[in-house]
Amino acid sequence: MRIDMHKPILEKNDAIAAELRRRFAEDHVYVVDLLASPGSGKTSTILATIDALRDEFNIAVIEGDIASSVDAEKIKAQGIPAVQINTGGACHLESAMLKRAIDVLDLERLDLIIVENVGNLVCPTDFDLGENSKVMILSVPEGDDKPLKYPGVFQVSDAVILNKIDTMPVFDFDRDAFCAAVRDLNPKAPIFPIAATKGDGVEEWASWLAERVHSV
Ligand SMILES: Nc1nc2c(ncn2[C@@H]2O[C@H](COP(=O)(O)OP(=O)(O)OP(=O)(O)O)[C@@H](O)[C@H]2O)c(=O)[nH]1
Ligand SMILES: [Mg+2]
Repeated sequence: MRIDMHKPILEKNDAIAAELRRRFAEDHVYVVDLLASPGSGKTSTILATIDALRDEFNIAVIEGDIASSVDAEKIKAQGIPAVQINTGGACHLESAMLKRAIDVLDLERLDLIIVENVGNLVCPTDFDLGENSKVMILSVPEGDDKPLKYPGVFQVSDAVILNKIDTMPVFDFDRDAFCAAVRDLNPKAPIFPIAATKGDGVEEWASWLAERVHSV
Protein backbone atom coordinates (compact mmCIF):
# COMPACT_ATOMS: atom_id res chain seq x y z
CA MET A 1 0.00 0.00 0.00
CA ARG A 2 1.25 3.50 -0.82
CA ILE A 3 -0.03 6.53 1.08
CA ASP A 4 0.48 9.84 -0.73
CA MET A 5 0.37 12.70 1.80
CA HIS A 6 1.62 15.38 -0.58
CA LYS A 7 -1.76 15.97 -2.24
CA PRO A 8 -3.89 16.24 0.94
CA ILE A 9 -1.29 18.53 2.56
CA LEU A 10 -1.32 20.83 -0.46
CA GLU A 11 -5.14 20.78 -0.67
CA LYS A 12 -5.43 21.86 2.96
CA ASN A 13 -2.76 24.52 2.39
CA ASP A 14 -4.53 25.81 -0.72
CA ALA A 15 -7.90 26.11 1.05
CA ILE A 16 -6.42 28.33 3.78
CA ALA A 17 -4.43 30.28 1.15
CA ALA A 18 -7.67 31.01 -0.73
CA GLU A 19 -9.24 32.32 2.49
CA LEU A 20 -6.19 34.55 3.12
CA ARG A 21 -6.29 35.82 -0.46
CA ARG A 22 -9.91 36.91 0.07
CA ARG A 23 -8.96 38.72 3.30
CA PHE A 24 -6.01 40.49 1.64
CA ALA A 25 -8.25 41.60 -1.25
CA GLU A 26 -10.96 42.86 1.11
CA ASP A 27 -8.44 44.99 2.99
CA HIS A 28 -6.56 46.05 -0.17
CA VAL A 29 -3.27 44.70 1.13
CA TYR A 30 -0.64 43.53 -1.36
CA VAL A 31 1.40 40.52 -0.22
CA VAL A 32 4.74 39.56 -1.73
CA ASP A 33 6.46 36.28 -0.80
CA LEU A 34 10.28 36.30 -1.17
CA LEU A 35 11.91 32.97 -2.03
CA ALA A 36 15.67 32.45 -1.93
CA SER A 37 18.59 30.51 -0.47
CA PRO A 38 19.95 31.16 3.03
CA GLY A 39 22.14 34.27 3.01
CA SER A 40 21.18 35.44 -0.48
CA GLY A 41 20.08 38.80 0.90
CA LYS A 42 16.35 38.46 1.60
CA THR A 43 16.42 40.55 4.77
CA SER A 44 18.80 43.08 3.18
CA THR A 45 16.44 43.38 0.20
CA ILE A 46 13.47 43.87 2.53
CA LEU A 47 15.33 46.61 4.42
CA ALA A 48 16.22 48.35 1.14
CA THR A 49 12.61 48.02 -0.06
CA ILE A 50 11.33 49.51 3.20
CA ASP A 51 13.70 52.47 2.72
CA ALA A 52 12.40 53.00 -0.80
CA LEU A 53 8.67 52.63 -0.08
CA ARG A 54 8.01 53.56 3.55
CA ASP A 55 6.90 57.12 2.74
CA GLU A 56 4.36 55.83 0.23
CA PHE A 57 2.92 52.75 1.96
CA ASN A 58 2.17 51.26 5.36
CA ILE A 59 4.37 48.16 5.39
CA ALA A 60 4.63 45.09 7.64
CA VAL A 61 6.98 42.12 7.40
CA ILE A 62 6.48 38.45 8.21
CA GLU A 63 9.74 36.61 8.79
CA GLY A 64 9.97 32.85 8.29
CA ASP A 65 12.92 31.04 9.83
CA ILE A 66 13.53 27.62 11.28
CA ALA A 67 14.69 29.30 14.51
CA SER A 68 15.52 32.71 16.06
CA SER A 69 14.00 36.16 15.74
CA VAL A 70 17.15 37.82 14.39
CA ASP A 71 15.53 39.01 11.16
CA ALA A 72 12.32 40.30 12.78
CA GLU A 73 14.44 42.33 15.22
CA LYS A 74 16.28 43.96 12.28
CA ILE A 75 12.96 45.00 10.74
CA LYS A 76 11.48 46.24 14.03
CA ALA A 77 14.61 48.33 14.59
CA GLN A 78 13.50 50.32 11.53
CA GLY A 79 10.11 51.03 13.17
CA ILE A 80 8.25 48.60 10.90
CA PRO A 81 5.89 45.97 12.38
CA ALA A 82 7.36 42.48 12.05
CA VAL A 83 6.11 39.04 13.04
CA GLN A 84 8.56 36.17 13.32
CA ILE A 85 7.37 32.67 12.45
CA ASN A 86 9.66 29.87 13.65
CA THR A 87 8.87 26.73 11.71
CA GLY A 88 10.80 24.53 14.16
CA GLY A 89 12.47 22.59 11.37
CA ALA A 90 10.06 22.90 8.44
CA CYS A 91 11.85 24.15 5.32
CA HIS A 92 9.01 26.40 4.08
CA LEU A 93 6.09 28.51 5.27
CA GLU A 94 2.55 27.17 4.98
CA SER A 95 -0.66 29.18 4.75
CA ALA A 96 -1.77 28.07 8.25
CA MET A 97 1.41 29.65 9.68
CA LEU A 98 0.77 32.85 7.78
CA LYS A 99 -2.82 32.93 9.01
CA ARG A 100 -1.60 33.02 12.62
CA ALA A 101 0.88 35.79 11.82
CA ILE A 102 -1.80 37.85 10.05
CA ASP A 103 -3.98 37.72 13.16
CA VAL A 104 -1.54 39.95 15.04
CA LEU A 105 -1.31 42.52 12.23
CA ASP A 106 -3.76 45.35 11.59
CA LEU A 107 -4.63 44.47 7.99
CA GLU A 108 -6.97 47.43 7.58
CA ARG A 109 -4.16 49.93 8.01
CA LEU A 110 -1.59 48.08 5.89
CA ASP A 111 -0.85 48.47 2.17
CA LEU A 112 2.00 45.99 1.78
CA ILE A 113 3.11 42.83 3.58
CA ILE A 114 6.52 41.44 2.68
CA VAL A 115 6.99 37.77 3.59
CA GLU A 116 10.52 36.40 3.94
CA ASN A 117 10.13 32.68 3.36
CA VAL A 118 12.51 30.13 4.89
CA GLY A 119 15.82 30.10 2.98
CA ASN A 120 15.37 27.26 0.49
CA LEU A 121 15.15 27.05 -3.30
CA VAL A 122 12.90 23.96 -3.37
CA CYS A 123 10.22 23.50 -0.70
CA PRO A 124 8.54 26.96 -0.64
CA THR A 125 7.77 26.66 -4.36
CA ASP A 126 4.75 24.38 -3.87
CA PHE A 127 3.05 26.33 -1.10
CA ASP A 128 0.50 29.00 -1.90
CA LEU A 129 0.35 31.56 0.93
CA GLY A 130 -2.47 33.63 -0.55
CA GLU A 131 0.15 36.10 -1.75
CA ASN A 132 -0.23 38.39 -4.78
CA SER A 133 3.21 37.52 -6.06
CA LYS A 134 6.18 35.31 -5.39
CA VAL A 135 9.55 36.92 -6.07
CA MET A 136 12.75 34.94 -6.28
CA ILE A 137 16.12 36.33 -5.18
CA LEU A 138 19.37 34.82 -6.43
CA SER A 139 22.67 36.28 -5.30
CA VAL A 140 25.76 36.40 -7.50
CA PRO A 141 27.96 34.17 -5.26
CA GLU A 142 25.47 31.29 -5.68
CA GLY A 143 26.37 30.99 -9.36
CA ASP A 144 24.69 31.56 -12.72
CA ASP A 145 23.68 27.89 -13.13
CA LYS A 146 20.91 27.94 -10.49
CA PRO A 147 18.02 28.32 -12.99
CA LEU A 148 19.19 25.06 -14.58
CA LYS A 149 19.42 23.25 -11.24
CA TYR A 150 16.34 24.68 -9.49
CA PRO A 151 13.92 25.46 -12.33
CA GLY A 152 10.74 25.29 -10.21
CA VAL A 153 11.40 28.37 -8.13
CA PHE A 154 12.16 30.46 -11.24
CA GLN A 155 8.98 29.19 -12.93
CA VAL A 156 6.62 30.16 -10.09
CA SER A 157 8.13 33.64 -9.60
CA ASP A 158 6.56 36.83 -10.91
CA ALA A 159 9.90 38.62 -10.80
CA VAL A 160 13.53 37.66 -10.25
CA ILE A 161 15.98 39.77 -8.25
CA LEU A 162 19.68 39.23 -8.91
CA ASN A 163 21.31 40.47 -5.69
CA LYS A 164 24.91 41.28 -4.70
CA ILE A 165 25.82 42.57 -8.17
CA ASP A 166 28.61 44.54 -6.49
CA THR A 167 30.40 41.17 -6.08
CA MET A 168 30.44 40.45 -9.86
CA PRO A 169 34.16 41.29 -10.15
CA VAL A 170 35.15 38.52 -7.71
CA PHE A 171 32.80 35.78 -8.93
CA ASP A 172 32.78 34.03 -12.25
CA PHE A 173 29.12 34.86 -12.91
CA ASP A 174 27.89 34.91 -16.52
CA ARG A 175 25.04 37.41 -16.36
CA ASP A 176 23.92 36.83 -19.97
CA ALA A 177 23.78 33.06 -19.43
CA PHE A 178 21.81 33.58 -16.21
CA CYS A 179 19.29 35.91 -17.87
CA ALA A 180 18.89 33.59 -20.86
CA ALA A 181 18.25 30.60 -18.56
CA VAL A 182 15.64 32.59 -16.58
CA ARG A 183 13.98 33.72 -19.84
CA ASP A 184 13.75 30.11 -21.01
CA LEU A 185 11.94 29.10 -17.84
CA ASN A 186 9.86 32.21 -17.36
CA PRO A 187 9.72 34.64 -20.29
CA LYS A 188 7.42 37.10 -18.47
CA ALA A 189 9.29 37.67 -15.19
CA PRO A 190 11.35 40.87 -15.11
CA ILE A 191 14.91 40.54 -13.77
CA PHE A 192 16.11 43.24 -11.37
CA PRO A 193 19.88 43.36 -10.77
CA ILE A 194 20.47 44.98 -7.38
CA ALA A 195 22.98 45.42 -4.60
CA ALA A 196 20.64 45.50 -1.60
CA THR A 197 23.21 46.71 0.90
CA LYS A 198 24.49 49.47 -1.42
CA GLY A 199 21.21 50.54 -3.01
CA ASP A 200 22.08 49.92 -6.67
CA GLY A 201 19.05 48.95 -8.74
CA VAL A 202 16.66 49.09 -5.78
CA GLU A 203 14.65 51.95 -7.30
CA GLU A 204 13.64 49.87 -10.36
CA TRP A 205 12.61 46.91 -8.21
CA ALA A 206 10.71 49.15 -5.78
CA SER A 207 8.84 50.90 -8.64
CA TRP A 208 7.73 47.54 -10.03
CA LEU A 209 6.43 46.58 -6.60
CA ALA A 210 4.82 49.99 -5.93
CA GLU A 211 2.86 49.78 -9.17
CA ARG A 212 1.39 46.48 -8.01
CA VAL A 213 0.62 47.70 -4.50
CA HIS A 214 -1.32 50.61 -6.03
CA SER A 215 -3.36 48.18 -8.15
CA VAL A 216 -5.03 46.32 -5.24
N1 LIG B 1 28.25 42.62 -0.89
C1 LIG B 1 26.95 42.47 -0.64
N2 LIG B 1 26.56 41.80 0.44
C2 LIG B 1 25.23 41.66 0.65
C3 LIG B 1 24.26 42.18 -0.23
N3 LIG B 1 23.03 41.85 0.24
C4 LIG B 1 23.24 41.16 1.36
N4 LIG B 1 24.56 41.04 1.63
C5 LIG B 1 25.19 40.36 2.78
O1 LIG B 1 24.85 38.99 2.73
C6 LIG B 1 24.69 38.47 4.04
C7 LIG B 1 23.32 37.83 4.18
O2 LIG B 1 22.34 38.82 4.00
P1 LIG B 1 20.87 38.67 4.57
O3 LIG B 1 20.08 39.83 4.08
O4 LIG B 1 20.89 38.41 6.02
O5 LIG B 1 20.42 37.34 3.81
P2 LIG B 1 19.12 36.45 4.06
O6 LIG B 1 18.79 35.82 2.77
O7 LIG B 1 18.06 37.24 4.71
O8 LIG B 1 19.70 35.35 5.08
P3 LIG B 1 18.86 34.26 5.92
O9 LIG B 1 17.64 34.94 6.46
O10 LIG B 1 19.81 33.86 7.00
O11 LIG B 1 18.57 33.16 4.97
C8 LIG B 1 24.89 39.64 4.99
O12 LIG B 1 26.22 39.64 5.44
C9 LIG B 1 24.63 40.86 4.11
O13 LIG B 1 25.30 42.03 4.53
C10 LIG B 1 24.72 42.91 -1.38
O14 LIG B 1 23.95 43.39 -2.20
N5 LIG B 1 26.06 42.99 -1.54
MG1 LIG C 1 16.98 36.84 6.45
